[in-house]
Amino acid sequence: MMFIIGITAFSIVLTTALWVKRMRTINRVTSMMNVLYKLGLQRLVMARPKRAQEVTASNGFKVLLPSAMMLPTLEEVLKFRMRSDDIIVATYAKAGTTWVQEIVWLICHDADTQAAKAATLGKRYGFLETPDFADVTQGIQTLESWPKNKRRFMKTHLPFQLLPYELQNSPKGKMICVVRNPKDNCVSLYHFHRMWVGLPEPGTWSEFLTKFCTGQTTSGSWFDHVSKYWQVYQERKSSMYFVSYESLKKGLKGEVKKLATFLERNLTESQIDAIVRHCTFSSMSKNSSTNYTDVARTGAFEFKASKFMRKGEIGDWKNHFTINQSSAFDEMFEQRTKDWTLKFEFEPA
Ligand code: PPS
Repeated sequence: MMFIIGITAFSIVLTTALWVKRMRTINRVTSMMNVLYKLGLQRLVMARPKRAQEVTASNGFKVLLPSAMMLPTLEEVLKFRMRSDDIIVATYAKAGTTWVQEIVWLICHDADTQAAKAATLGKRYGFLETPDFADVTQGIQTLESWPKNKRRFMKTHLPFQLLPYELQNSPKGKMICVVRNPKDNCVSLYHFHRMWVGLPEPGTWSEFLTKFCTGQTTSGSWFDHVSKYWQVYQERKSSMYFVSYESLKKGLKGEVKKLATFLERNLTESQIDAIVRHCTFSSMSKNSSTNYTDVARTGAFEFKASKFMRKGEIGDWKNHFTINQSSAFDEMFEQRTKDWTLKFEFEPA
């Protein structure tokens, strides 16, 4: 009897081990995370990494990641197959991604704000560079198996050089890039590092600012990220669109209209107004489909440290930068962007 039980147990363990070994690495990560999540033990693997790690993708592009475990996913992204009607919102993290995701989704769904409220952004969009996670993030696996008859919506913070080869080589679908003045972008990213336990500790504000200026945050160099997308945009104006956080803030309705034109959607004036009402900071920060409060229960976000929808303002950098930090930053910004045709606004009015 004991012998039969032993053989059976051994066979089960062996079969499971072989099955796991044959899985794609990202599916292994997803399965492991889902098991831990169901057991309430996900924090075991979400322990804050001490520092970001530099890894080199197979195309030679170097990137800083919270964990080298994320490299296999990046390799999958490079091979990812695009579809001709894909919509991709591409940003340096904390530039206004969520805001534009919501606007774009509503423009493409006839301003159906009820439908938007019924499902979180994480369920309406795929996050290209992450594996599927629990029931909150649809990652690359969901994007791959997205129904062929339904348009895919995705977001990414990847530098252009790590986007799917297909998209790097030629336009596919429509891409919307969102940019934000780097001082506010840095402040928002600093607070995000405080709240997302998967990212390395930001350190003090002053330490974080140094990392941001030298491209040592996990989002990489803001300057390189933005300038590369802007350079590609010069050659792809019919399939790419650039919008700034500051222009959305200063004239939301006009920007929604321009986005609708780019997306080739004919909306009525009252549909545009409905989108504008739905997408104000005060409305989106109360809306559980857009404020990421659903992620809190996974343990990934610590809302005690900071909210996802934090302030939503232009100029909060003034509450963080000292006078010396600000003038040193301005000097560096001036120098590094002197050839740029893309301009930024740092003042609320
Ligand atoms: S992420 O994690 O990279 O996707 O974050 P992202 O959405 O790019 O950036 C979050 C910041 O955008 C602000 N936000 C808004 N501001 C104004 N109006 C609306 N509707 C809006 N929605 C999001 C959000 O508050 C974060 O900025 P800070 O400065 O931290 O408040």
